[in-house]
Amino acid sequence: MFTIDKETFKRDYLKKFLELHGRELEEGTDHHKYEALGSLVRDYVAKAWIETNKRYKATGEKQVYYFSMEFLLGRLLGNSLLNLGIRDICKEALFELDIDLDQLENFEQDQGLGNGGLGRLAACFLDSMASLNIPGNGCGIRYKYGFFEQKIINGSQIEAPDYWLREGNVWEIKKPDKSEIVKFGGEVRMEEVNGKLNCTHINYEPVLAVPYDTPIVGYENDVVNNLRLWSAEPVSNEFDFSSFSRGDFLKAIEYKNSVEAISHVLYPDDTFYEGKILRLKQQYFFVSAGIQSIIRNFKDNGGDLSNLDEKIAIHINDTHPTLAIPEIMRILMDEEGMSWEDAWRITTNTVSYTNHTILAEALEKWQADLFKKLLPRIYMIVEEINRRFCQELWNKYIGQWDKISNMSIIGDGFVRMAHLAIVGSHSVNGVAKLHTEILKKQEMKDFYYLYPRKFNNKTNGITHRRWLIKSNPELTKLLNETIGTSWIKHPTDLENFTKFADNTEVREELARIKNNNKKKLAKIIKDAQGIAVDPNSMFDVQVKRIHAYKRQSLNCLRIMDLYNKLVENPNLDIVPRTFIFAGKAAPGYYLAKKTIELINAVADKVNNDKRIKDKIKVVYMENYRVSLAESIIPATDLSEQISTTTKEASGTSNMKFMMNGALTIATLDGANVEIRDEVGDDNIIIFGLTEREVLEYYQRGGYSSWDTCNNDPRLRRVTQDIINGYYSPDKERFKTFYEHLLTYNDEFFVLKDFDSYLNAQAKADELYRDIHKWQRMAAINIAHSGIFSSDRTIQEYATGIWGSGYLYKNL
Ligand code: 26V
Repeated sequence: MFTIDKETFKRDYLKKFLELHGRELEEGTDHHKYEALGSLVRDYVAKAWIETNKRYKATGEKQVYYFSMEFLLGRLLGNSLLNLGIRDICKEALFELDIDLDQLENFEQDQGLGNGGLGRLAACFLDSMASLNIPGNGCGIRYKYGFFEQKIINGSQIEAPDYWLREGNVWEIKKPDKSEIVKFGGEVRMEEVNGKLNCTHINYEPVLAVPYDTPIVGYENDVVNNLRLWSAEPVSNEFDFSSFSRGDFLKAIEYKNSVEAISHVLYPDDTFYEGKILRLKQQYFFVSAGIQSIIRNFKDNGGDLSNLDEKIAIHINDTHPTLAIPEIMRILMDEEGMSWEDAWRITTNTVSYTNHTILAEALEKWQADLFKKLLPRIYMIVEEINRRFCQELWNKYIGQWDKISNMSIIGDGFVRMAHLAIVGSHSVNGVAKLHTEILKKQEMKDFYYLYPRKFNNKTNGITHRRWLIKSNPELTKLLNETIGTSWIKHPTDLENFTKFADNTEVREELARIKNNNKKKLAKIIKDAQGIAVDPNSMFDVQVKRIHAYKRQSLNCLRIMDLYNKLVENPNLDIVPRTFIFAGKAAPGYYLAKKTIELINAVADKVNNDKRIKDKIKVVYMENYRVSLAESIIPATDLSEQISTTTKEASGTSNMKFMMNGALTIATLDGANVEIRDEVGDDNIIIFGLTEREVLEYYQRGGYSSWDTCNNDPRLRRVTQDIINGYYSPDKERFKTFYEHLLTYNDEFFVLKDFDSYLNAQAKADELYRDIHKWQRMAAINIAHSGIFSSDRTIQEYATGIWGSGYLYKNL
C-alpha cells in the first residue's frame, strides 16, 4: 500500500510547487497551491495506475467497461487522498506549511459532467469497482462545458455555461496516440467477393476521437482504474477527407466547427427526450471510439475475438450508449470477417443494460430517416437485427400483429433504443425492487414474457467513502470509536451501531455532531445569500433535480399552509424549521422553472414577515452540485423523498441522507421501499398513495383534483394564494403552476397526497421534540445504511451480470 512520511511529503510538495509555478510558496495563490497538490497526488497515483494495468494484463482477468454519457465526479482531490490513505499525513504536513487542506479542497472545480442521479451513480460505481479490486473502466465524453451553472436572480433560475476547464484539469492525461477515427454520414457499398459480402463506407465525415484518462483510486488497495473520456477533434490535414474540405477554406472551418460541436456541451435534460441529431452524434461518437479502442487493445494483447465475451463485459448506462450493440457487430463482421451468428452471440453475451426511468417522455427513439443518414452502416445492422427479431416473434406469436409491431425495434418511423438494448444484451436490470417489478409487470411486460431470464434487479447504492467518511468526518470518528473500523471495508458492519442506539452518551454525541454540521451549513447559507438560519431549528431538506414528479410543489404548498397558520396564530406551538431547497431545472422546462420561482417568492415573504417570529425560514440554495451536496446532507435532520409513488426509479440521495443520520419522510417509491424494509416502520415516516392506488388511478381514472381541493379548506386557500397576488403582484406569474394542479387534474397527485403529507409532517414535529427519541431513530438509520453502499451494488453486478472480479472467481 502507498505510504509516505510527513517530511518527504513536504519536500515533494515544495518541489512540485516550484516546478509548476516557478515561484515560492508564499507568492502563490490558493489556486496555485491546490494545483500543485493535485498534480503531486496524480504523480503518486501514476505508479499504481501503471502497475494496475500491468497486473490486469498479466492475469488476463475479465475487464468491465461502464459506458455512460454522464460521469458526475464532483471533486477528486479529497477522495483521492482519502483512498490513497494519506489524507491525514498530508493535512498535517500542509498545516506545517501554513496551508489548510480543507480550504484548499474548495478551490477545486466540480467535474460536473452529468445531470443528476444517473451520472452520480456512474461515479459511485467507479469508486466501488476500484475499491473492490474489480478491473472496471469508465467510458464517456469529455464535454468542454459541463452541466450549466445555476444562478438565482430575482427568484428565477438563470443558466450560465460551466467552463470547468478554464483553470486546467490536473487529473486528466491526454493520450493522442490512442485516438480513434469515428465515421459519420457517407454511403455504404456492399460487394460480393468470393462468396462473402464486403462492405465499404465512402464519402463519410471522419472525426478524430482523442482520449483523456483520469485515474480512479481504490480505497487503500493499490488499485487505480481508468476513466476514459473522449474529445472530438478534426482529423489532421494529412487525412484525405477529399470530398468536403480540400482546398475549400470555408468548408474546412465548417467541418472543424461541426466536429468540435460533438463534445462541446452536456445536454441539460434528464427526463425529456428531444430528437436532437447532435445528441445521436454524441452517442455514436463515444460508443464507437470506446468499442474500437477496447477491441484494438484486446487484439494487441493477443486476445482471440471468438471469446471476447469471456474476457470483456460492456455495460450500458441507460439506452444512451445502446449503439455499442450494432457497433460491436459492425467491427466483428466488417473488419474481422465474422459471421452474423458468431458476432451476434458474442455481442449479446458481452453487453448488459440498466434502465433508469419509466417516464415515457424520457424514452429514446430516433427518427429512422435521420438515423440512416447519419449512420448508414449502423442503420443497416439495426435493420437486420430487427428483421431477425421480428422473425422470432412471428414464429412465436403467430398472427399477433399488434404485439409484434409494438415490440419491433423499428416502428412508426422510429428506432426504439430500449427495444434494441433489450434484444441486443443478455441482462436488463432496474435500479430498485419496485422499479424492476414495474418494468416486468408494466413497461416492458412483453419483453419480460419473451426473455424472463434477462430481467433482474440491482438496487442502487452510494459510495460511503465520499458520502460518509469524506463528507462527515465527525460521524466517522464516532463510528470508529464505538464499533471499530471494520465497517469501512465491510459497510454492513455498521449494523453493530444498533446497540448504541439506546446509549444516552452516543445519542448526545450524535446530536452534537449534527448540530456542528448544521452550524457549518448555516455559515455557508449566510455567506452565500445573507439569510440567518438557526442551527437549532429542524433542517428540513429537499435537494434534487426540479421535476413535477418529484413534487417540490407538495413541499411548497405545505410551507404555504404552515405560514398561513402561523400568521393566524403566531404563538402556534411548532418546532422551528428551516426549509432548504436546491436543484436545477432543465432550461426548457417551464413548469419546473416556475416551481423555483414560487419557492423563492414564498421564501421572500416568509423570511421577511416579522409576525411569525422567525419560526420558519425558507432557503433556496443556488447551483446544486456534488460539492454542495456534501455540505448539505450531513447537516440534514429531515430528508424529503416525496415523489409520486411509481415514478422515482430509485433515488440515491435518500441513501446518502440516512447514512448521515437524517430521518426520511417518504412515499413508498423507488428505494424508499427498501429503506423502510431495513429500518422498519418505526424509524421512517411514510405517507401517500400506494403503488396499487396510483396505478389504478392511471388505468381507470376517478381522480378529480378539483373535488379534492374543494373539500379541503387548507388546499382551497393555498391554491388561491398562488393566483391571487399574495406571493406576487403579477397574478399571472404562477398561473401555469396553478393550472397544472387544477385545470389539468394534477398528474402527480399532489393535492391527493396533501392531507396525508401534512399528517406525516405533524408526526415529524412531534418526534423532533424528544431529541433522544429522534437520535435513537437517527442511529438506527445509520446502522442500517451499510446495505446501500455501492460496494454491495457492484458486488451484485460483478457476480450476477458481468462475471467478473475477485468475488466471482471465489464463488
Ligand atoms: C435521460 C435523458 C432523456 C433524453 C435527454 C437527455 C437525458 C439524459 C439523462 C437521462 C436519464 C434520466 C434517467 C435518470 O437520471 N434516472 C435516475 O437514475 C437514478 C440512478 O439510477 C435513479 O436513482 C433515479 O431515481 C432516476 O430518476
